[in-house]
Amino acid sequence: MSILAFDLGASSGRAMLGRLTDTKMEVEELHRFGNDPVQVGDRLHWDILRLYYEIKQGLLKAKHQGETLQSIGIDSWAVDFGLLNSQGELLGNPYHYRDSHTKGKMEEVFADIPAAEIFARTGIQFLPFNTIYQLYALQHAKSPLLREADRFLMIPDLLRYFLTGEMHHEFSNATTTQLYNPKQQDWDRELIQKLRFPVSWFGSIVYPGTQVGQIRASLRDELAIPAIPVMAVAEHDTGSAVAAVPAMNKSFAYLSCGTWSLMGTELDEPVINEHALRLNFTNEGGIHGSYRLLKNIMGLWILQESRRAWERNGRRYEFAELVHMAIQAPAFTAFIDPDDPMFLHPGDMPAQIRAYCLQTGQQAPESLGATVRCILESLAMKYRYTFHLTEQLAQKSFEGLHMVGGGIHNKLLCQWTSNAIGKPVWAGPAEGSAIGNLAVQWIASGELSDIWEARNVIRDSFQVDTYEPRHADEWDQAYEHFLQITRL
Ligand code: LFR
Repeated sequence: MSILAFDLGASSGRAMLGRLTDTKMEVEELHRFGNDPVQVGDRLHWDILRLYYEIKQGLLKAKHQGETLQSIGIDSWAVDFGLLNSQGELLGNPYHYRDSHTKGKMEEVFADIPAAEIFARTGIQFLPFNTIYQLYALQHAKSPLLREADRFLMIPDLLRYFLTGEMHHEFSNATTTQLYNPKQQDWDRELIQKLRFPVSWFGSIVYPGTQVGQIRASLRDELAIPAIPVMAVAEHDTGSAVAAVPAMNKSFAYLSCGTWSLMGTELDEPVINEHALRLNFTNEGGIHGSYRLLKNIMGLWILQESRRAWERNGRRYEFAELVHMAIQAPAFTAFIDPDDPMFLHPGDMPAQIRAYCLQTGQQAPESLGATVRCILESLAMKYRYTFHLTEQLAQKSFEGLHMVGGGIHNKLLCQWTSNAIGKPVWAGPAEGSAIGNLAVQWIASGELSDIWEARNVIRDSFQVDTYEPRHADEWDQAYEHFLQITRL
């Protein structure tokens, strides 16, 4: 028997087949497909039906390979959603969170409901694209979608609904809406009412590891497949990635490194206090009632988007080539704060980086190598900054940092992260989200006893590389300079 994890990431979507032997997990990529947002006019959308099509292709490939699937689960990035009418039909193509329609909306909401109150209720960091501000933006624009809408489903909830015909809200993703109250362990209906969003849209919440239906009859007929159980996993990809961190004990720091960099620690309870509010940390729901105290860092998005800009100018570079150019460029010549809002939306990142450097009185990087070096060094510095804040907030000291996700293929970044934090980095597994998705399904079926057994098996099954810190003095000095430039 095997199980299937659909992991929809910013670079691509994958169907990953998992098998468990006595001591090892094996993961095979069965199907990979594009997951590019589609711009229409000024709006940026999910290509949601195409993704559903690709999920079906994944199921067909499993069938053609002769697999008997024990269960399937889906994870994707957070905050985005679809609206459905009373007939259960999807209204429009869901917006992508990098769409600019939420610009300035968070501040407008604060005029009605103070940020401190929203944080006290939800424990979620302020990101301009949180579901709460997306819904507010639709309301503010008097979107006709709202008139027709009868239900609201986060993206994996929606795809699960397409597969099963059942509507459920999965916990880890529900928390990222900034409308969930961890103290009440439910949607914050008061907050929802204050915002004049329809309370009836927000139904009961299911937890990772719950069976939430099976492949519906019409789809079974269409694909000629049996009734496969569909599981709720940690459907927020970061929740799945952190489930896959091969930690040895409860006190660990992680960096889920991909398009976003998510750095923090796992706790039993959310940390909702003044300090967390001021540092804009979040408390996202995880598996088995855990919370991820973490902070979003803009991540490799800036590099990916720079590469797209260079491609538009006529040449497509491999990441390995870009990293090689960065190594050739001189060290510590310019820094950015990767989390400056100017880097959030799609655009000409190299030009934005030059603008940031000029605004902060630095010499702007001109060559590709200097630009990539500036991005990667700045990320490593921001990791150091956030690592210390995590230690302060969690009141813990961490021995090192676990890095998971596709970003660990960038060995230079892993080494520089270790140099910056002055502690070892343990990098692996690269397929964090998919492995965490599979792990939750195996725990649900009883094949793995709990998350700690899962983490042991993950550690034994996948490559984990250790990086030791180097050039401590140079990095310490440069960090002071980074703090001055970024005014952190
Ligand atoms: C990572 C991630 C982050 C979330 C961002 C937007 O893929 O899910 O956790 O803040 O995407 O949804």
